[in-house]
Amino acid sequence: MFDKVLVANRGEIAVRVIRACKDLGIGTVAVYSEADKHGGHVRFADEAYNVGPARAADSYLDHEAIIETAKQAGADAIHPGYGFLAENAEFAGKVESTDGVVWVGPSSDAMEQLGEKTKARAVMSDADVPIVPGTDPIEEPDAVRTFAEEHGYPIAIKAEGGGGGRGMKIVREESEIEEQLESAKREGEAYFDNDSVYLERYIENPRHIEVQVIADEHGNVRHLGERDCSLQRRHQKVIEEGPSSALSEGLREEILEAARRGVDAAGYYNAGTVEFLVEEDPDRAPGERLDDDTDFYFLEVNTRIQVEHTVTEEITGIDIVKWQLRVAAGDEIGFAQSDVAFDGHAMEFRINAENAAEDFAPATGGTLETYDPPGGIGVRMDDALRQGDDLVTDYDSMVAKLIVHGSDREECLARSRRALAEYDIEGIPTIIPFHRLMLTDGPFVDGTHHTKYLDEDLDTERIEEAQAKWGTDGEAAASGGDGTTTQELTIEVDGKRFDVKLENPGLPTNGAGQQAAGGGGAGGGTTSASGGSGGDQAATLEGQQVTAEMQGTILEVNVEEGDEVASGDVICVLEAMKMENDVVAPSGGTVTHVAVSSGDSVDMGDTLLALE
Ligand code: MV4
Repeated sequence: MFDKVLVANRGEIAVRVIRACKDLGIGTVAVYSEADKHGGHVRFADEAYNVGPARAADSYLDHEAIIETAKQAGADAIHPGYGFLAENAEFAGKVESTDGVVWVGPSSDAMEQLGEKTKARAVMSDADVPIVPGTDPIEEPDAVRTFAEEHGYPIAIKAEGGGGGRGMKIVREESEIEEQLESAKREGEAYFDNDSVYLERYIENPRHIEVQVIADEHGNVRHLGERDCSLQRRHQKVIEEGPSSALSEGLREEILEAARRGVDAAGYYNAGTVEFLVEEDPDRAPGERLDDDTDFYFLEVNTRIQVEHTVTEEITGIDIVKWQLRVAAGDEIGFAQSDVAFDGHAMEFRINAENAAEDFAPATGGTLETYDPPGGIGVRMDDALRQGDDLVTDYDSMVAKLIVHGSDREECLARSRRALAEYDIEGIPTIIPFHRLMLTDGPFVDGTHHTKYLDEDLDTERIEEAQAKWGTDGEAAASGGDGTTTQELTIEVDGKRFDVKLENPGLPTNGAGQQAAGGGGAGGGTTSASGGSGGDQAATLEGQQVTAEMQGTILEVNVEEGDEVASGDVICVLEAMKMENDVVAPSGGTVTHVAVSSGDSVDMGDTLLALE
């Protein structure tokens, strides 16, 4: 096994990989950019190195910087996580040819072969994995016409180097051929440096099913079941789950076995995901499953660990990242296919720092004023956050993943509702309110949603309402912008506890939400005592006297007669409604009289002390 692994990534996935290393007793090296100097992942690693400026191309994507850092740190392997360099065959090749450093992933040859879509289709087809009827690379509009004569419309024109929704154009009638062909070529060139395109029959409203596989260099290939990623927004997955509730047992087995066969034929090793489109039955009723002879088609292979691998870990109990490291070190997979048992149901909720009510606009900054993640049975949090952190906006908007497990889909849904109700993030917007909405949404709860459900069917007004109902989580809760301030208080009425929000028009507070109750009534010529840093105003100066601004109990008195105090000094502490309030000197002076001592009960307006 390796001694030390460099994790060429950031955020939650870097933490995920570091944790797997720790579980295996392996040392860990983090890399970070200028933007991530205080990055959450840095805290978890044994050592950390700055690899360059905020711009990813100059840091996390800098081949030489990463490889040099691995050598400098004495790391004997590089794990790329997902995104950044994870599917870059050229980089994998460079690592392979670096002495003493191992690439934790498939061979660069396999990455290259499966990265080219028509090659991947050929490999799968040779292994008897069904592929969407389609072509080799084409050049001319006439090739599209010929294809249409045999297969009809709609037709997908796809970029050879494409994936994840980029470089795909749909042709619905002959008149669109020229335009869409040119557009697909342009996108392929722009995104993937490759203007080669090919055709496929376009499947309307499919389900997106993907199969997790893990393989070693000794010819062992196992599938770890499927995930259903049909809930997407503009090709971005938002909730993933497993197993799929749409597949019959026979159909499921067929898809899983096809994935295993295809990966085996490709001579692939390490973790990978085989994506399929499954033809949905538009009349399928809730609870009904697609039958055994439903058509399904290979789409592409993702040659990396994926964001949603956690779903599979929860239902199989297998630590996929640990197995990535083991097989990269040359170990043989220690379990048979028949040892892989599936337990219950899991869902992953991507916690993106986005405002769902504003077309999922990514947050442009902010500080995590509150970060209070959920817990309890069935709940797993993968994140790299801590309360007080500033949001880093230089990379993607996903800040955490909530993964929930239950013995069946029902229990998983109930626990998910509970966990998302517990989850409290303030200071930045997140899509938590959107997730809460989805857990009450008919088609999602029934499992009849498809890949275009969010883009075409879900009413955006419902998203806006959900966001409003839960408050604008993330926006500064203390200030309404119009001078109105909101205080959160806990009170007891007849011994029963209530959390209340108190709105004070126009009253300045210190922003900590702990201003003393009753403060809103201050006025009539009295001077408000000014809170020092973190000090709360609980007394008012009337003449030379400092008075209690609310009823409560004196917890401590910090001054005696004759003491000199400066403006802002904490004179005493007044407990009211279970909160401690610092009473601060409204101005500098000498204490001429102390009227209270620790333990005294005081009423609003009572004199606490006098100053001269
Ligand atoms: C398709 C398709 C329908 N027919 N190919 C989108 C992302 C890229 N990985 C492939 N994609 C699709 N390819 C054919 N022949 C529909 C999609 C597609 C999709 C696929 C998976 C998950 C979500 C999707 C959303 C829209 C379109």
